[in-house]
Amino acid sequence: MKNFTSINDVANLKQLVDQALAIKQNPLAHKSYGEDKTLGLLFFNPSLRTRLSSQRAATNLGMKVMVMNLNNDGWTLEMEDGAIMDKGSQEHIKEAAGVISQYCDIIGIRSFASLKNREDDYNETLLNKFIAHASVPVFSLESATLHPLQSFADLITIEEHKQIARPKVVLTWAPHPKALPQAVANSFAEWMKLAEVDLTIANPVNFDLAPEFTEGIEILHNQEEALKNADFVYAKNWSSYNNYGQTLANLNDWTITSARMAVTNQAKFMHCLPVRRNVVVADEVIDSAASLVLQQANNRTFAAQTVLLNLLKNAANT
Ligand code: SN0
Repeated sequence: MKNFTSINDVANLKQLVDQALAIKQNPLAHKSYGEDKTLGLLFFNPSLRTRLSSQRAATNLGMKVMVMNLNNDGWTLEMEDGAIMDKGSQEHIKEAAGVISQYCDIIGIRSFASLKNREDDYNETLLNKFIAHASVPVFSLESATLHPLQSFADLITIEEHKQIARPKVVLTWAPHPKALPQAVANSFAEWMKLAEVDLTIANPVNFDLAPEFTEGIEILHNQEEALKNADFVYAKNWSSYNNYGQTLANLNDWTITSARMAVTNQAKFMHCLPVRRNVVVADEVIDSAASLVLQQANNRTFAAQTVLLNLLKNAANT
């Protein structure tokens, strides 16, 4: 594993999940492996789980960690090659990536979608330019279109809680007051496609995800129908891909309630967090024994630790 920005960086998914489960059993098994190595975590957006679980993962491997909120504390970055920088941007991504590579052995980056320019977001302009100008491994802490560490933790959680070999997993859109990225949902679709599950996606008309991530997956526009016999219900809001970045806040009949969960096969409830209670999901569901949200968040540490270990191993061998 040279970088980690999507499932395409995973050579063998089953092996990766098994490695994470073994690390979870004994998180300090490699406690000196990252000694004398420094992890840099760069945030252009807020974070709770990603930031703390990545720090915990790194310290479990003996690494030192530097964290920077680039949006507040750094210079405004220029992305364009050949730009005449006489306006707002103060530092080119070329220098920024080159400099940070000299201070850190691995770099993690969080940069959400702008939700303004679909082409820029779906080209992953910032992440790709950063990788192009960095000289050390880079991993995603959620990019414009994907959140692979979240999906990895979600898959670990499903593997731990499934009752049958091939459970039915439903990814369902849920209401939200704000326009949110498609990253968590795109990534979940991409990972579930390669996992031992049957995935169905439920979303309102005009909220279909990008075809490049959902090809071959059943998409239903009726949530109740989709949820029938589900073993896992994964709720997430995303803004429209077609009417890019637009949202609908008032589809309250898409909130996950006990009545909705009643049509499932006593499904477990999942969400990446942070979650808007009683908008995305009713208290009665998230507070019930069916909810796996804390287990998912716990697995973020082991997903990050597995990725960091593989990046360190690859760097040591090259
Ligand atoms: C982010 C998203 O991609 O949907 C991060 C999820 C891991 N979520 C939010 O930005 C939620 C913000 C809000 O206003 O509830």
